[in-house]
Amino acid sequence: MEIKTARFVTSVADPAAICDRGAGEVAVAGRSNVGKSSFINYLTGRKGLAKTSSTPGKTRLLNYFSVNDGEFYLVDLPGYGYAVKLSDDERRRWDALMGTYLTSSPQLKLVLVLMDIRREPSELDKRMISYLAAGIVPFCVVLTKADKLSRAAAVRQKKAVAAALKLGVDNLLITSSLEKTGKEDVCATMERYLNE
Ligand SMILES: Nc1nc2c(ncn2[C@@H]2O[C@H](COP(=O)(O)OP(=O)(O)OP(=O)(O)O)[C@@H](O)[C@H]2O)c(=O)[nH]1
Ligand SMILES: [Mg+2]
Repeated sequence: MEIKTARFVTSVADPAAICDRGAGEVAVAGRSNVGKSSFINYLTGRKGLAKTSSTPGKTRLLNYFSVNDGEFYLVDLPGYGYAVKLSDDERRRWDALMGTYLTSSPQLKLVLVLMDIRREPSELDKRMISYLAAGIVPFCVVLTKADKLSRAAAVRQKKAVAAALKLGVDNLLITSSLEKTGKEDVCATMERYLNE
């Protein structure tokens, strides 16, 4: 699969606005600051498409991007676990939005869970993986910022993260949005699940 064009379609804050948009969806999830928006920009080859920030917690909405004129959607999900403390009300809203998205999106084909390759999976990462593993939507772990490690260290770390999450190594991919590596494997995985 080749991503030729991508454009922003809509932001969703209200769970009631989650619906069938006429094509398959690949969601990009992960803790805040892991590089979700940068990853979407790398995949689509459009630098400013998804807003990136060095301030964690920038993306608090579901952002839908149409790829190849409606062939499928990439959905940038709000990050979890950011340092800024949420009020109970904000927390409830976040849970409702993410929970509804992950359980009730009729066209959701794959969830890419991004994790920083240098870090041990956090409790929230583990919770996300067990949540997805208990459901019916396929998921894959995408290790980000591989440019921060040597190739050998990256491969070692992939094995360690797979073990920590009790997943097979085939469920993890290695990427760097900075050095633009790993896109081919990600696209092949997306293609497989979008066509299923
Ligand atoms: N070295 C390196 N830095 C990266 C890479 N991808 C993202 N970053 C940096 O990580 C920070 C966060 O990137 P974002 O793409 O905004 O992260 P996000 O997951 O969308 O963050 P939220 O929207 O807050 O959840 C920025 O400072 C990026 O420049 C990468 O592949 N390598
Ligand atoms: Mg973001």
